[in-house]
Amino acid sequence: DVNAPTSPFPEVSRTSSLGSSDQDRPVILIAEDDRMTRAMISHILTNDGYRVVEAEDGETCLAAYQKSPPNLVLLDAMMPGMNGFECCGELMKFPESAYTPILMITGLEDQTSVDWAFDVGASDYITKPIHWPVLRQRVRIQLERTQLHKQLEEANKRLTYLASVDELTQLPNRRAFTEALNREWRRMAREKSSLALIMIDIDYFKVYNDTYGHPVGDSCLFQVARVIHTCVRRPADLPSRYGGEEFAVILPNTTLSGAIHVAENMRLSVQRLMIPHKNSANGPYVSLSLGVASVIPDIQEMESETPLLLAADQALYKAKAEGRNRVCV
Ligand code: GH3
Ligand code: MG
Ligand code: MG
Ligand code: MG
Ligand code: MG
Repeated sequence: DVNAPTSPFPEVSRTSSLGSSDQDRPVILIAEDDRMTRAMISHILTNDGYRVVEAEDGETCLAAYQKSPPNLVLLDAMMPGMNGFECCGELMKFPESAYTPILMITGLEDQTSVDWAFDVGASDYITKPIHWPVLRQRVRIQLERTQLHKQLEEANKRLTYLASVDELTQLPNRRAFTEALNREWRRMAREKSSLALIMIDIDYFKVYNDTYGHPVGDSCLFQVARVIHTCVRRPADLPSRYGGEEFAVILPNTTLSGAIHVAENMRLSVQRLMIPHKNSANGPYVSLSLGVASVIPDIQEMESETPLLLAADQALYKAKAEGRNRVCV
């Protein structure tokens, strides 16, 4: 009796942590040439609430895996044709294998076989004759580990996103900008290519907030951000929200005149939005001031990207001083 009460492990209840609907149930692919053993494993795991797919050899196992990747594979080592070790190596080539543990089952207990199994990617190893309570626990533990692994990766992705994206505008934030500027500066130094930077500031935005209120101010920032985003076209270009009502755009492999062209396009595009700004000194619409700078980075001459940032900032200051709603270098 596979559910003998002498089991040293607590009973795995049918409904334990598994979902009730068919879709939620983990799928286990069993590759085992011995029909009786296969039927036995299948029976026990089905009883535990898993969905089971059976394969009688390595080739069938690969085909079933490709057709619909399971949540776990139980793999017999000794099978005619492709053996379990070879099959395991092949399964590990599929991208899904990162989230699909493989449990090897074998009568071979020698060091070489054990090492071989783990070398080709098995997550765990069970010897024959199968100790059924051990098999069930090992299956459960592997599935739980994988689930946890997935959850951690998703949480990690989410955190990375939250740390690098500005919530209001959905543009990369200042942290992402600083990282990208440093990275691109070094890349352009290697390529001996021009790196351009545009600093952007909305004109009389404090007055805008005072006139229309903060929520309308937020909506204006969002619209301006979208225009800035639309005006950059190359995949390596990086628009970002630098701070409050300031934006910065990194343009790798771009000359000064190229960047001026992009900046002027942004200025005109915001003009065309015709966002009312009745109390602006150069109204009646929301406008941008932009500062542009570029450099072919040379690590011997210039230690960091800071001078480029200062140059773009000075150009922006100049645009403000010369009357705003303009692009300066
Ligand atoms: P200038 O033409 O010289 O740039 O004048 P300005 O008023 O735009 O510049 P200043 O730096 O004095 O004011 C920036 C304003 O931007 C102040 C602040 O209330 C507003 N601001 C910054 N961040 C946000 C935000 O997230 N939402 C809103 N609604 N306003 C913001
Ligand atoms: Mg066999
Ligand atoms: Mg400002
Ligand atoms: Mg300011
Ligand atoms: Mg401003």
